[in-house]
Amino acid sequence: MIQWYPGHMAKTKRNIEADLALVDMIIEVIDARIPASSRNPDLQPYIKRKAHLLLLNKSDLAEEKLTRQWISHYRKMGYIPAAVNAARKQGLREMMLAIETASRPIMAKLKEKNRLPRPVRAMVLGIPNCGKSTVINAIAPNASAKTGNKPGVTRGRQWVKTKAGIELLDTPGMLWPKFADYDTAFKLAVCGSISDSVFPVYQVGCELAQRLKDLAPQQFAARYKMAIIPDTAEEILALIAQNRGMLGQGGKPRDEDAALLLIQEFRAGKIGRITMERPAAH
Ligand SMILES: Nc1nc2c(ncn2[C@@H]2O[C@H](COP(=O)(O)OP(=O)(O)OP(=O)(O)O)[C@@H](O)[C@H]2O)c(=O)[nH]1
Ligand SMILES: [Mg+2]
Repeated sequence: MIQWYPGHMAKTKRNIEADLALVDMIIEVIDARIPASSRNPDLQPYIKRKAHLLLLNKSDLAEEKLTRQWISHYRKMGYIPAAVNAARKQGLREMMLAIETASRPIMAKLKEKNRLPRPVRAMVLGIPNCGKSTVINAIAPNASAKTGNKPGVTRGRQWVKTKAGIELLDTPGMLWPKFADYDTAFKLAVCGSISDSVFPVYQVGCELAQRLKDLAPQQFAARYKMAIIPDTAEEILALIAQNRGMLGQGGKPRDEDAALLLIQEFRAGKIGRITMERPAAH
């Protein structure tokens, strides 16, 4: 069991729980490369009772076929899923349609109770660095939420309005105190949701090298010009270092540098579109 919980996360969790009472709808942003591991198990009990959108963001970095399978998997489970690439503003129309569809029954209920019409309120939540603020900036023309390629960019909560009049609440990324297993922790680290200072880069690089061998052997071999992918992670990183001219004193391959390069290139999608999880296993 990997235990890790920075102090500000506990506060984030308390704030989110309090704010849930204010919203009609949950927009949970997840990472399309890890559609199972990027969901926060701590939140599930709170959000079952609300309309619940699941945005598979960063879909440009994930395998299209698997994203489609995940969408149908989550639809069967009663969620309203949509694939988006918020950075490029792709998939937004489908997403807005989904939001409007989900807001209709909420409005109808208000009317039934003779309440005055008011804007639908949605909370945008998800793990750190999954793209919540980018999603908000993409759909709310006047929003200027701060974004950045590291976890923990958004610190406080912030309301913004979309063109359709829906009010969105941006929230800081939230993780849970104990990761169920090493596998989940690794995936969150490699996708950039856990700070690089928590997990040693070399360890993440080794694990990634090993996994890419199974996940995307052809793309992996091609990217780093490996005729044959070596057996061990250490050998793979040494070969990458060699092929990229990352050599230290006496021509020794700089494995640590290769580990960092591998992680950065994976995060940027340079190895290919790679999804690490299949719905059949979850
Ligand atoms: N490739 C790709 N990158 C994206 C996408 N959406 C967001 N990003 C990038 O992901 C990084 C994190 O985006 P943010 O919007 O700051 O993420 P966040 O969930 O608000 O993060 P915190 O506030 O730290 O929890 C930024 O570098 C974005 O440019 C996407 O669809 N595709
Ligand atoms: Mg943010």
